[in-house]
Amino acid sequence: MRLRKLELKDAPLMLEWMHDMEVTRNLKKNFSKFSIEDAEQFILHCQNEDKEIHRAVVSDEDEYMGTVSLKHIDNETESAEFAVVVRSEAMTKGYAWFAMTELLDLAFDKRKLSSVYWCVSKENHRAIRFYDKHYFGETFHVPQKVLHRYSGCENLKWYSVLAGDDYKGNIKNREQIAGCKVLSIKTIPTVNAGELSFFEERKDFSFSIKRIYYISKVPEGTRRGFHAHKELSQLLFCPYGKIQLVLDNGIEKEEIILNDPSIGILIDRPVWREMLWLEKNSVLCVAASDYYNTEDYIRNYEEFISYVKNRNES
Ligand code: T46
Repeated sequence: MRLRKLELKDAPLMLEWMHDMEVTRNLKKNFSKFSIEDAEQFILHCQNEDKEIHRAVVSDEDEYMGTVSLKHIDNETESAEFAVVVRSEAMTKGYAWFAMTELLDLAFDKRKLSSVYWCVSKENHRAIRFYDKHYFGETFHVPQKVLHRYSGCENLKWYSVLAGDDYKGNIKNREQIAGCKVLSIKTIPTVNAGELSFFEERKDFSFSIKRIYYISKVPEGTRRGFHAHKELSQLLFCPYGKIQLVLDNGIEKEEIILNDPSIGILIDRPVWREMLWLEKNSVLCVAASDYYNTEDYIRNYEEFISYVKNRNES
């Protein structure tokens, strides 16, 4: 997936979400009357990026998945408002989050803004779940100038990101994810010749490696996993690409992005896992403590919850 400027060819798929109640239900603007000409006009207008920046988030095949925007860019207060909308087709596949982080990079690195704000209706449970999941907390310090644009609108939840905030949930700053250790894999750079990473059993972690497997050629937006292991210990790492890992130990559920060959996640307890491929050709490698054994898998979430409950009680 990637961001690019909007093009006229995106208009039909843009119109698709505009007429999709599932997508527009809680949006401030009413898009239902938009025509293909309106969508094309919008695309033509947003070529001037002085006050607004709009980008298409597209698949690797260049299919339009949604729009992400910085609106009301105010160079005086160095602030802007953020918005993202994706087609139903693109939901739960990581497009919105990818688009958001790329655009925030652009806001802070290229446009040198200091703050970005946005709000959602408190009725918009899907959006609130999305922002909660990515650790965006409600903000109560919104400039009057920004609030003013929403006078008359009630029941809003405001968010903000300030320059320097860790909006990507930078894995390097985290020691553990849902109780699983974030392992720093020793990595040796060679001038102009890349880097070499390595780990050694019983030195970097306590188990012996009986099996190594890797998962490749996964289309972007695909989810795998949906299981836990009873006894198996594993070190997961992504030497190439970008994969979101969601870990749930039955009490807390956390997610991280694996996109750094020098980071591994040590899963040495029953933890429910899901992996989402955010970039085509990403590779997930796993060093495991035991041979493949179907008996060790728990593939039913309710069963997993009662398994960890019984385990914690005994
Ligand atoms: C895990 C996550 C991170 C084998 O025959 N041998 C093996 O060593 C493995 C790992 C799998 N398989 C077979 C079993 C299935 O027929 O390969 C097929 C795909 O396995 P699965 O659907 O379990 O793949 P994922 O990506 O959901 O999960 C895998 C591992 O199975 C699991 O242990 O923690 O990666």
